[in-house]
Amino acid sequence: MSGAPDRFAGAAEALLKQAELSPDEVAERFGAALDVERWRRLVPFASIEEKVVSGDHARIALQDAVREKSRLDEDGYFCLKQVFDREWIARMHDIARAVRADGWPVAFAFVYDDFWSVARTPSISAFLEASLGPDFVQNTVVWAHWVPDAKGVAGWRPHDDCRGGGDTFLSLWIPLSEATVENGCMFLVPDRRSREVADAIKAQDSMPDTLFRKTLQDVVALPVPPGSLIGWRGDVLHWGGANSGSAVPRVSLALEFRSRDAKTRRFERPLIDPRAALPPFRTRLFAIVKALREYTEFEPLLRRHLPLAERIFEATSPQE
Ligand SMILES: O=C(O)CCC(=O)C(=O)O
Repeated sequence: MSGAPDRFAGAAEALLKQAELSPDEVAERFGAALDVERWRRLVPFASIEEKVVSGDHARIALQDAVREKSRLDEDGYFCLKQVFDREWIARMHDIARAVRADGWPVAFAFVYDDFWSVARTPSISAFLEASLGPDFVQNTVVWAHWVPDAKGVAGWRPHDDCRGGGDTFLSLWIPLSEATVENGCMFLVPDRRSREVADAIKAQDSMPDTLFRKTLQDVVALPVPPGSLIGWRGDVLHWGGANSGSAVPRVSLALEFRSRDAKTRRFERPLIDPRAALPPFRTRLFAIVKALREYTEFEPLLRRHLPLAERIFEATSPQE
């Protein structure tokens, strides 16, 4: 039986390869992806490149901001419940659903203005400034998650987003649906313990039993209603849970921000000034496919779209 796991892995690999878009489908989707008018027709109520979706779409009470900033300083994460307007979140959920129903990975929702407007809301911008300092920037690492309502399906496996990023890095995670323990909400290991785990693994390629048990007990679950805002520093070990029988798909957005003078990795660039105009359509496409190329590691089914992502990546890569 010792060859069985290898055989299954080989069979899974072959099935994924078979599921890849055909050359004709790639050509058709490539044209469609670059066609702004087609995206506008797909979701007629959502704009592209026209304007920041502005207004008072989010609110954070002062005492909540203070409490969660101190949690961020102490434990490397924060959790603010029901920050965004219900209507805005429902609208972004509708956009994500339309994009998915049209056969795109749901992250293509980032072609629309709404998804780049999140950091432009005054209260979110103030919280980011308190966490990263003045003139913070957004990097172009964005993603949208749709964890289907099927038992056993899970969000991303445990990882950190920017090892050594310290106070110059912050991930934001926004649920567009209910995120519960049953449908795969986020889980994390607070900052100090995350670093201990990373150091132990780096030093000996495994985790001592006592540290393993302590870590399990320290795990924090973050079930949150739609429109909440949670986030973590780059060293925090985090993951999406597994669906244990919920009939509600878990839908969410992930974005990343840096301090003004932070040393960024190539993958994070180009950087975006949240005080300037929204990024152009081609930059949005570039951000989406650059992530897609990397994230097959977390979502093997994305491999279906890899040849398409490569073509769009080539066509939209900024000249350096
Ligand atoms: O939503 C998930 O399952 C994972 C999100 C995450 O880990 C991330 O965005 O870094």
